Amino acid sequence: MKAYPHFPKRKIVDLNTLWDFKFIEADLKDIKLSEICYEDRIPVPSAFDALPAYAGKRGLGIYRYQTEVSSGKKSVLKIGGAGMICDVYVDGKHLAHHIGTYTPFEIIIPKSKKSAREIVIVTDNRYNFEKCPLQENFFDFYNYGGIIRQVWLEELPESPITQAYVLIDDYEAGEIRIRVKSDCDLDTLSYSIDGDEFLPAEFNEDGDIVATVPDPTLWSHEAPNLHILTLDSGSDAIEVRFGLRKVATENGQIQLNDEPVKLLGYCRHEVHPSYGPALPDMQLVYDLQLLKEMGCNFVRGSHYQQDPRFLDLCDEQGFLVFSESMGWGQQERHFTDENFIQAQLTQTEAMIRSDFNHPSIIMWGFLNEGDTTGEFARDCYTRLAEMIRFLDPSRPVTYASNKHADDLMLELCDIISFNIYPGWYSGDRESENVIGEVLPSIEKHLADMKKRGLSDKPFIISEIGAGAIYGWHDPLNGVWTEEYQSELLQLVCRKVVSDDRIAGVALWQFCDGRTYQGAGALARPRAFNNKGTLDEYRRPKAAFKEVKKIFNDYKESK
Ligand code: ADA
Repeated sequence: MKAYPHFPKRKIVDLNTLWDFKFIEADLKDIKLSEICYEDRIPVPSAFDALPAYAGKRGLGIYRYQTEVSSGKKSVLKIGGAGMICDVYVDGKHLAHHIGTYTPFEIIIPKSKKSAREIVIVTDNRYNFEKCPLQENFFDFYNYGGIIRQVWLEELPESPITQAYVLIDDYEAGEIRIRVKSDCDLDTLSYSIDGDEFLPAEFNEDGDIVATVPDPTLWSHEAPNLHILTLDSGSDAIEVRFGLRKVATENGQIQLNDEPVKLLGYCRHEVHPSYGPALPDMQLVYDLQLLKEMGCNFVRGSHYQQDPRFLDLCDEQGFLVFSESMGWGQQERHFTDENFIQAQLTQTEAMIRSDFNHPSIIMWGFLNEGDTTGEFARDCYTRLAEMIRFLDPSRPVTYASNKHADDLMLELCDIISFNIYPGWYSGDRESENVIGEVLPSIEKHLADMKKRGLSDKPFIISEIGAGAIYGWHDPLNGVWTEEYQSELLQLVCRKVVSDDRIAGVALWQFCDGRTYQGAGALARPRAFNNKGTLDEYRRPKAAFKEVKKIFNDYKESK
């Protein structure tokens, strides 16, 4: 499955196959790439450290592939995600350095007289805050390494079209603007929508093409109609997919196409014990089928940009997505570090630029559970929120806060997103009725937001949950049993569907996932975060059928 955008006129060299591979613990500066003896072959995409031979190892995962491209043509190498730190060499020449496992990047490969090209991609999965401030070992999810998403080469014409963004002016009338990123002569551009005849591009004063969708059917979670735009310059063409829809926030509600929508769904890590984050197409479909079965319309891509294939499927199947760039529990020392802030800005910008056209994405987020209790966070949060609004004024901005009423930055958000764990991380160590905290806690957060004058902003619970060990039952129905988790999630779901002040919920979490391997796992049996409604192999726990019932009953009542 190849995600959008497509480039129908280009010769594409698919590199998703077996590559030569070598794992070493040395530093990149201490090795000679030309002398590496590749003893293994592993697939791309792969998280090398999810494979049995390299499980849990940290060091350099070096991938090599010899390919053929037409001589005398430049090409672009597209890498969907590789990390945590990644260096790309072509014919022995260093062409790119990238940080952050989950953001896509592209490298122009200059033309050459020869057609055989050797690509070496060095991934480093060791934590190094100086080099890669985006990923740290205190995150409550396992940071894998390798080339985790798809890779391919496209041969380029002399003046390629790089990207086309569809901006929606009137979603009902189908009036759009097309913002083109291209080296080509703009006068050569023509466009076609949904296979209709090609029309010459007409530009407005901002340099955008003004167009009307011939048969404008709307996109929504209930009817996910999509349109395809093809832009052609003669020597190159790009095909992007988009949906006509409008997202707004008003009077505490999230509105889709001017109708209020209640978001019901899950936070989802892109992970599986056998593949790490390098999920095959089938797993993406598998996950979405389970979410559909549970009556969900909402996915929070926690805590990083999701695979573009997954987002394409969300577009097709009508899921609403909270897309967030990578962050987890950062503190003052991060928010006062310009290197960290720059890395956040860069990865967040990359997320928006690559995922802009997905109608499924209805809000942008960043910095999950950062420490927002001090003024030290303001600069970083403001710069991120302002940059997102500058790049995309059409979607609400949010971040998941666990600081709640003590959070000083909430006014920067269009949607208030709270991660709360009543009935789990209880302040009262002696109570035997922690589940009794759930409803009062939700009420308190709503009251706090009202007092603060923020109740006109939609309020969503961006995380809530309880751990349950798959298969663990006990007559006391205590914590870690499937029954306790099920009871807690039922309370939450019933509250969310029946209370208009709550615009939605992303339950924590869709499935169990690997986490800390050290002492951090003392509160994480099996070294997994066990708050999944499904376990890591997607086997349903007791909560599955209960959540399914509540969400589906709600859906049918509408
Ligand atoms: C946080 C965090 C999640 C997870 C969760 C938990 O809210 O955002 O990634 O760690 O807590 O299970 O405690």
